[in-house]
Amino acid sequence: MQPVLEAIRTRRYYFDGGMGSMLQAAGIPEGLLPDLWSIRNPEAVQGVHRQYLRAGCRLITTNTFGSTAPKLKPYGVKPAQVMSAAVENVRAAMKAEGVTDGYVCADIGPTGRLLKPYGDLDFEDAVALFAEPIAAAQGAGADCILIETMSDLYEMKAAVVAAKENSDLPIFASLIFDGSGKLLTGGSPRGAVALLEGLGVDVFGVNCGQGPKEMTPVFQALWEDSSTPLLLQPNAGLPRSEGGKAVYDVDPADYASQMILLAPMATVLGGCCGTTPAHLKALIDATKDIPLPVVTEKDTLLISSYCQAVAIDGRDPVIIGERINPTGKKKLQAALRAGDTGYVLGEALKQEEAGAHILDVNVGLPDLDEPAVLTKMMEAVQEVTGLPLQLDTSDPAAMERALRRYNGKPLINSVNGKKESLEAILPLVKKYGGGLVCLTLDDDGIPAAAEGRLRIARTIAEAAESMGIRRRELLVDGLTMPVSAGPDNANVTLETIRLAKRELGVKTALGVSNVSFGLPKRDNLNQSFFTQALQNGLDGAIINPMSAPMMGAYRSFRALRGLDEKCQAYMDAFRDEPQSAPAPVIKTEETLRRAVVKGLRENAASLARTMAGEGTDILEIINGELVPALDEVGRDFEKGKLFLPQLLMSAEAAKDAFDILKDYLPAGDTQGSPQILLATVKGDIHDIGKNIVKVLLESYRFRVLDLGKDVAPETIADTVAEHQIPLVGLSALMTTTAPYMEETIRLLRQRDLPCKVVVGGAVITGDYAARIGADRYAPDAMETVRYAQETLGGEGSGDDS
Ligand code: B12
Repeated sequence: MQPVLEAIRTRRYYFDGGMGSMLQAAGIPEGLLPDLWSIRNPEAVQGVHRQYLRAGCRLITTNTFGSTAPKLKPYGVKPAQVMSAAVENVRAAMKAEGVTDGYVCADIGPTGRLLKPYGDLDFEDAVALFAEPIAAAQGAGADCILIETMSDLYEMKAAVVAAKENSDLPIFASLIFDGSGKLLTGGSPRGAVALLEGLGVDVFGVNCGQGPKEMTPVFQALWEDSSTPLLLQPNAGLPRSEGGKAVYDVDPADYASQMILLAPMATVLGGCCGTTPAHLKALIDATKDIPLPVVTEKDTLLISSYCQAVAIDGRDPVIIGERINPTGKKKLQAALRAGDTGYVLGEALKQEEAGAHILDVNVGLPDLDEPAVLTKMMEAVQEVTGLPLQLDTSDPAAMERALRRYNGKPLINSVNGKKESLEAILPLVKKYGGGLVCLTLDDDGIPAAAEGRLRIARTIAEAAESMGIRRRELLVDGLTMPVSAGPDNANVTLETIRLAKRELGVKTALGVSNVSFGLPKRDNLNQSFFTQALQNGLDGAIINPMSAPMMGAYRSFRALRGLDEKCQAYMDAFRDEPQSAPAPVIKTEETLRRAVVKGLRENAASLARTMAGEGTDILEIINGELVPALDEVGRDFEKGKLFLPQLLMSAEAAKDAFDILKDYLPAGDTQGSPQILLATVKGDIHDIGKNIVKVLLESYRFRVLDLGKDVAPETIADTVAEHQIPLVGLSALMTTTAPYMEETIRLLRQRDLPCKVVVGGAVITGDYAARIGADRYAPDAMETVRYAQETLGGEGSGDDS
């Protein structure tokens, strides 16, 4: 039989549709992991496969969506067992139906956990979790791997790496986007193309979450950027909840007619939640004669972080911030030696604010463990900025370690024409993906003339292409030599840029400021050389974005070249500047508020310590810095300007600051029976506000019993009864969890527990509090203390001083 990747280019092939709902219809017990039936009730699973085969589907997914070790553990089975049985089930179903042109697609779903630093799952552990079912799929004779319903690009990367390392099967990969066109962790369609093409995934696309109509903008965006065949598996419309169950409204005929519009862009079609064999049958009838799309090779180099993508298109140049490189920088050297991430993060954020698009990260110091330090700093920088990074090291071991764990598709700086460099670096690019900076030097050094440098660039480009690395991924660096050392140095570099673009069709990169080495007033030369390099076709400028002359040259170039529509970017950058000469360096003030907004944990803690140490009122710090910072982050989150990872980093920074501030409040009294119970209600994990309330109450010497977050109404009522607690404080921060506050109060009243209830949290208002029968609404922590004083009398009764 033809390999699956060849087959899908010859005619339309279809994935199947929903599995879970079909098994429910077949009587699977509520709450049981559907994968279990691959072993326990193979006939039922085969029955579903057979229905889809009869509908005309030929890419049949194994019933293994949840088959990673932790999810299977409670049932005492291993991923390999389930996968082998599931592959067998598909084969058996094909045999029973007499199908000889079908393919077994080994289904790999998400772990259900967030990866570090936002969650608790380490990248390598994620790779290991995926490795198990993937290796089993290969062993059992599956035809391809389908990694699907991934809402985070980092987890997707872990799964793809696992697939590449544990099988040689073709990889299909599919993501779930939300209504705003983003992934849960903020990734965009363009970021997805960058990552998945970098990793060499064979077919990718979108599934789940939405119906065909709602998916259109995301799918269109993938189509515009991708050079890879796409797959599309929407739900039968947007799910809606009815009696706690998801219901899908789009019937087979509507589903098919919506898919007709997308079929010209999709090589492979199929269904997801809510779709049935009837949907697939209608889909196949409606689209089987629509010609397959012709996928074109795009020329743009895309690089990315977990949430942003940068396009290097050969026309509009980008800025690569060079400040995180210890060469000649004493402060940074000291910071790297001391493991002081705070300083490095400060440099990262300053460059971002100054307008960099990509940040170079280089930690090369002779006495440093470069593989460990590069990875550590890269991860720290990725925690606070969404800018894509350029990993900059001459140590292949350091490159590999950082590249593997990088969240996105980075720039790789660098490879050169030496055999050992090509042999060490190109396989890494092939495996993990990355835009590759190619230095035009080899064993004989740096050629004096541009033609010599071009020759090396060609050698690298051909070696890369022979390994399947596209030419568009390469940025040739013509190498800047000081003009003080030779009158032709600048000319040769500019000529190399021109030749490389014209002769090889590659992109170009350059560290610009070396040109002025050894001469006074370096800014003059740098700025002028930079402009000339841009004119000659420089795509990636490695410069100091905090240098006003350099950014002035860059912004002017874009405006003059017609790259800056209506000169908007130029005006935005300079509108507020005095019309005389601009200040040479852009400065940002370090405030606690900014540190929390940016998620700078160390800075937040140390600024909190400084402010408290200087005698600033603690409540003023909380209400004037921490709360407004979190409000700002919350607003940006709501607007879709930032995403869960950033929200988490800000929350962590606020917590770190608060841990410091806590110590400056008078110590509480924890002896004796509790007077006040605090809890964040069921379903809600926001506890920063509640913790502040707790510490403040304790500093007023009330004895607090804190039940934590996500606390069930029954637990609260039981505890109140057991300890005869007179005052209960409830917190809720989401509209979806506020009803549990009401339920808790109802239960307390029902059980005739003689306690008062005070409520608070961002979504609670005085009106709402009154309506649900709370005794008091407290907009902030201090108000809670006042209410406690009113109801319990004076300071906490533990106060005997
Ligand atoms: C930090 C934060 C997080 C952190 C929480 C970390 C933690 N350990 O608490 C993380 C990143 C984990 C998080 C997750 C989520 N979050 Co959130 N998060 C926030 C954010 C930015 C700040 C909350 C905060 O800590 N504020 C600072 C504290 C000091 O204020 P506070 O809690 O209001 O507390 C004060 C008063 O209200 C009062 N008070 C508070 N509790 C109590 C209790 C009592 C008894 C009393 C008397 C007084 C009182 O006193 C406090 C001190 O003055 C808000 C936005 C915002 N501005 O509120 C969103 C926000 C609450 N989150 C939101 C959402 C949607 C989510 C997620 C669903 C995101 C997602 N897609 O996964 C998840 C939900 C997870 C869950 N099941 O709970 C939405 C809720 C929307 C809504 N209306 O329902 C918000 C409003 C953001 C937004 N604008 O969209 N989030």
